[in-house]
Amino acid sequence: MTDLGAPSNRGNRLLRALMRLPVDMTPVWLMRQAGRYLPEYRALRAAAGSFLAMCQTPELACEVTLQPVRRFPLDAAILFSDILTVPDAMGLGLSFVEGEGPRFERPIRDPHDVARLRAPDPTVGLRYVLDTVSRVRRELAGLCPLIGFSGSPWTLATYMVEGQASDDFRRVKGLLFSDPATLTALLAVLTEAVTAYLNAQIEAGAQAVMIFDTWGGSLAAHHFLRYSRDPMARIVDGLSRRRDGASVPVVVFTKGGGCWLPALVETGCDAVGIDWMTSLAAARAATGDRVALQGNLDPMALYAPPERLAAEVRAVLADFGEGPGHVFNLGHGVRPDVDPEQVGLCIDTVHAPSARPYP
Ligand code: 1CP
Repeated sequence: MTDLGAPSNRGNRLLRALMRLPVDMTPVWLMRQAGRYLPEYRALRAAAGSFLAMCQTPELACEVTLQPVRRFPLDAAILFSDILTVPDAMGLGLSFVEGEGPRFERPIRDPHDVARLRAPDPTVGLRYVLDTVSRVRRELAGLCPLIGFSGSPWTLATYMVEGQASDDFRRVKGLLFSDPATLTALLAVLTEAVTAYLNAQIEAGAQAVMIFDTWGGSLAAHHFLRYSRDPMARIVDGLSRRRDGASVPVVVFTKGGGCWLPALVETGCDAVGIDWMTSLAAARAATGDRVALQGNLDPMALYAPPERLAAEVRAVLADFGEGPGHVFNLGHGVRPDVDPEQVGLCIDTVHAPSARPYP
């Protein structure tokens, strides 16, 4: 395949690795690489007034997307937005309560609420996200690729039914056990919404897309397949995987999904995100090198003494071993109180000549 360019720069390393092509060094980006740990983010957030205002103003969302890419030699930018903009566009009324996280004013409470839901036209209700995507692409000017994203239907459903973050998923699992037809209907409309949303991001310029299935790991194995994996497989099947002659790779990340990796490969994705509880060597064996792997440093390692952090980064690289198909990342997001110096050290250690996967 020649459409991904020479194997040697920040502009195409990530896309090549996601397609399991050789690269000059392991590409690295970090989940939540834009955010509160960066002083420049905090300054802009204070000026914008709220997180949602920042997401909904393309100029600000673009600036925040670019901040970590300017500061560090990261191999990708990820769109600055949130997974919950989709249910917001479906009329649930999203807000963020300071220190408490997301809230929906009109959560899903009964089958009638589900029957009324429609997949939003992303070019209308999520126009501000698409405008951010095209703006970021323009400003990046090929420096590195832009990753678009969405939540998985199951993960979005957890917030829509609970109305907020949850630690036991009592309501949404209550629905699963008592009225599976209504849950299935909810997941179907979300599958349609996410497919259209990701295709619109690709159309606007996203060069890879990632599905965040943050709460798939809360499900029993057979429920995971039916209520989380299957809807994600339908999404992957409905995505435009090529644009302007280039492949648009799809990454699926189920946090806590380490024991279901072969099932995740069956979604048809190009890459699977791996959390820190699963070793990359075991993940490689389980997926039979059919997909690229993205991960998986324990996010807490960013609090370790610098030498120890560097050793942990090298251990992740060694765990993957030789050959193409590794994108370095954390096993989950950067925390708000991490020292930016530590993030820089992590990235530099991945890129160090001694860490190169090819002699
Ligand atoms: O400034 C602030 O206080 C807002 C904090 C914040 C940020 C920076 C939220 C609220 N969302 C985001 C950005 C965000 N969210 C990105 C940006 C791109 C990046 O740099 O990675 C992405 C990809 C997300 C996706 C997201 N939102 C997920 C999936 C990924 C994950 O972290 O597991 C989830 C579960 C959410 C919901 C959400 N939004 C915000 C919070 C605090 C939460 C979690 C709520 C909970 O604890 O359940």
